[in-house]
Amino acid sequence: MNDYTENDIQVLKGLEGVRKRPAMYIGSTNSNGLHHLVWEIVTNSIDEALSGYGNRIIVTLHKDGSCSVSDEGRGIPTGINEAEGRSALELVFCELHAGGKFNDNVYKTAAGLHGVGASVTNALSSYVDVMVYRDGEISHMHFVNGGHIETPLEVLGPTKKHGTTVRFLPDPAIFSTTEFKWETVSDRLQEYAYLMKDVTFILIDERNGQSAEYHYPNGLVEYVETVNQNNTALSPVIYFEDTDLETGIETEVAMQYSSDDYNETIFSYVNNARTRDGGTHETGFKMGLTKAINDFCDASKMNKGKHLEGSDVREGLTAILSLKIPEQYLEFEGQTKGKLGTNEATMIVNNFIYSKLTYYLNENKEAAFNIIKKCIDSENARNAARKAKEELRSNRKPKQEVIISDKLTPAQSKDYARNELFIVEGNSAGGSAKKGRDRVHQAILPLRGKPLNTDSVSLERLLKNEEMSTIIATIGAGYGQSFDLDSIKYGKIIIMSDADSDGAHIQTLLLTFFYHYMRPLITSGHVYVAVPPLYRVYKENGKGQISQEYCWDEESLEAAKKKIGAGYKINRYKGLGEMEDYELKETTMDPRTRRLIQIDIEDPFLVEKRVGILMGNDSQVRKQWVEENVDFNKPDPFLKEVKNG
Ligand code: 0RA
Repeated sequence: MNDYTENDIQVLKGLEGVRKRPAMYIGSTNSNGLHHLVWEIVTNSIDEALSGYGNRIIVTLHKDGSCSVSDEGRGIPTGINEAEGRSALELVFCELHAGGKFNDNVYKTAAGLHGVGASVTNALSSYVDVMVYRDGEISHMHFVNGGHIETPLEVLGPTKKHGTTVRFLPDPAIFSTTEFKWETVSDRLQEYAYLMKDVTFILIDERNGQSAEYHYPNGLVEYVETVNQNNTALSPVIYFEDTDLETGIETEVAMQYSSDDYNETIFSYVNNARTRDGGTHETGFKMGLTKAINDFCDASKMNKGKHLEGSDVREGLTAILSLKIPEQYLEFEGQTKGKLGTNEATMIVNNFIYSKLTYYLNENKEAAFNIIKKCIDSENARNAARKAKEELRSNRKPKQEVIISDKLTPAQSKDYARNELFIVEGNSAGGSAKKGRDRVHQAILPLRGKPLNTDSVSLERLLKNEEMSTIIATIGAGYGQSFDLDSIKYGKIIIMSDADSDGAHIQTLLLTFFYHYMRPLITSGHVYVAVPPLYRVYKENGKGQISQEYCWDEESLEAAKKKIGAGYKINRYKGLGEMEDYELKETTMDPRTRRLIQIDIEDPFLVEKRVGILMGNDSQVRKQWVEENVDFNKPDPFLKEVKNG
């Protein structure tokens, strides 16, 4: 059909590379990778908006499984690029990294590790259809099968509009799932809307008629308000912004202290991408914050000349820090590039927060008084906890091993870092786990099936709940303000529940509990969810010999059927309780063969939203939400990568 020139062959080599190793460009070929295709296009539209062109971005999920992204920017240039002899539009979609060459926007939205542009989306799509509205003309191009030009650049007619619409259908040969998730797209667009107060994001789901519009004229202030909606705030949200004239670095922060929260929640962004591992801007923020509060304390003689530590001034603080850094100063570090390395950011943010907050505290005496009092309370609590710990150590009697609960089957080893605590749903599964465990390093704590399943459980009531106090005592490191990560008795806390809605509910309640009362346990990666298999495919072959395969998803089920061959039988596991102890051991507990998901709660409003729904009073809403949003075969938004070991 098409005559390919040498040029095309070269182009396809580039895109072929993407198809051969998609994970290098989009991280993975699961649901995460799939949604990367959307982010690649959306970030282009955002860059246009941030450069001052267009303030409305519409994402549509179509019935045929495709997604389109429309903006009201300048439109992708359609003129012929002299050096290449091809249109800029074609280059943007066929050349890796081509976008940057033509686009001189100052702040480039960092699409994270894999931000390589629209050509990656093209390479991994069955089709891409592009409409450009620019210079009074509608231009059109159509690509198929991973970037082959099916319709070369053509002009369809006149227009008064300007902007770009890109529609693409993910290639099912590449992805393990090609179904866009409302929740995933919606959460990300909402997050973008909080970060870009001038831009409206609209999501339309034509598959079910659902739609949403996100626009937050008060930006980060509304973000913090949402995150803190269930807390008792010590002041209205405090907001500052400034631009450093020398570098052009823009800094924005919204922050608020709560009296009933002992956690530190600082989220930072650079050019609208999360910096998960912090970096120089967070360091500068913490330095400036600590100094501003200490200097104010000294000046107002509120703390008898004593010095507050960083952790004292951050307890109960929720802060969102967002920087815009011009490309020439942009530097990321770490394996996943989630850490800002820009040296200039340290002093810029330090000076920024120090001077703005000092001014604020002097101008808002009531808020200042409440905040300082909270910080001093934290300091006192820290000192009291340290004293208690010292006294415990100086007590010469050998520490008596407390028998915590008759429900706990302890591990024999005292090698706490290596020990594992399985929190198991239900007594019958608890029994199998007890028999199947490695008695040296694995401890079993069965939970009664139902206690958490009552309607409207408040966290306060949860604390009084027997199961919860048993968990606190078993982990052995306290909770809340006095939680001490150094005292935990297990290197891994593993939640083992059924793959059904009760199991998901129990998981969420436990995670929510850990998130609020033992957050360091989660942030330092000690909490896991065990993933039991869904099927066993087996066959008896002659002399009582059995060949078998365990399967964790439909894909491996198909593979296993082929491998075991004709006459196979299938066990579908409905719950942990149905498994024999040796099965449970082999599939779910033995470090050599099991699957674990490490918990990594990253997104503050996702957590709050979930907590709101799952801890709320409306069991109907909760049930519906679980049914619509929890996919028992896949890691859910609370959970990150699958790891063995
Ligand atoms: C290259 C150069 C310019 C804009 C864009 C690309 C652009 C790309 C996308 C992708 C989706 N929407 C987009 N909008 C614009 C700059 C154009 C100029 O200087 O006029």
